[in-house]
Amino acid sequence: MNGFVNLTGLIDNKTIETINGKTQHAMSQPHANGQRGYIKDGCQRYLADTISYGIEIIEVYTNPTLIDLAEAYAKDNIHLSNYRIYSTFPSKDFKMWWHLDNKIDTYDFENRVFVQKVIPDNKGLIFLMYLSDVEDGGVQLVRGSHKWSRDYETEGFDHMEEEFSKDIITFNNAPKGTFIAYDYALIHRAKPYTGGNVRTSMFGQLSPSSIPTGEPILLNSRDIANLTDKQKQVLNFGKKPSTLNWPIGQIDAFKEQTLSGNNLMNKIKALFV
Ligand SMILES: O=C(O)CCC(=O)C(=O)O
Ligand SMILES: [Fe+2]
Repeated sequence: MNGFVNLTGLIDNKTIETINGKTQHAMSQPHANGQRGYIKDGCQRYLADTISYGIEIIEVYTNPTLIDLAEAYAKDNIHLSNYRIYSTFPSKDFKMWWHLDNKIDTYDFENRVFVQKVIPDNKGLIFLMYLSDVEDGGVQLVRGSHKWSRDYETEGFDHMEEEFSKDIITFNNAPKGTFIAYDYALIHRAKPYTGGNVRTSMFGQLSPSSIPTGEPILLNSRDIANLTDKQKQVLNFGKKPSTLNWPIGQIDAFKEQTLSGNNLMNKIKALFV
C-alpha cells in the first residue's frame, strides 16, 4: 500500500477551464474591502471563499467517485474539513516543510493564531488537482509513510528527509487535470522551486465524523438550489465551523500595531543622531 492513488481523468478539461475562467479575475487581485480576490501568505495566493465561485467547484468537491472512495477508505461518512484553490509562486524565501495533515486546526481568537493538534487514529483523504500545467514545484509524497508516520508525535519531518529520500514521488511535468488522492497521514509537501511557472491547484481534505467540522463554507445562493443530501453532508450543511479559513493575511493596521515597538526604538535612536 503506497497511501495514494492517481485519479487523473476524474475531472475533464472543460470543467477545469470553466473553473479557471470563473476564478481568474479574483486570483489576480487581493481580497480587500469588498473586492473579491486572494489572500496572500508567503509565496502563495489563496482564493477567498473558494466554493462560492461556481457550481463546477462544488461538483469537484462532491464528485460521487471521490466521495465513495473517501467513505470506503475512512469506513465512515466524510465531510470537507479544509479546502482551497491557491497559486504557488517560485520563491527563494519560502518553502513548505515535509508534514502530515492528520491534525485538527483550530483558530485561537485571543492569540490570533491557528493551533494544530495531530490526531494519529483517524483515516481520511486529501485530494489535490492541478489547475495549471506543472513543470516544477509539484506535490511530493513519501510512498508508504502513512504506515509509520503515526508513530511520531511531530507534524514536521524535515529532519528525516535523508531516511525517506528513496521513497519520494514527485508530480512534476504533469498537465492540468492531474488529480492525486492520498491518505492525510502520508508525509508530503509542495516541492520547493525558485524559478519557472506559477502553479495553481485545488485542494480538499475529506475527513471522517470523528474530526470536527473544519473551515467555514460560504456558498453562492445561485448554486445551492438542487444539491443532493449527500452533497449537503459533504459540505457541512447545518454544522457550525470549528475554525476559520486558512490562511489569514496580514492586515496593514495590525502590522503597524505589532511594529509599534520598533517604531518607538527608531524614534529613540533618532534622538541621538
Ligand atoms: O501544494 C501542495 O503541493 C501541498 C499542499 C499541502 O500540503 C497543504 O496545503 O497542506
Ligand atoms: Fe499538506
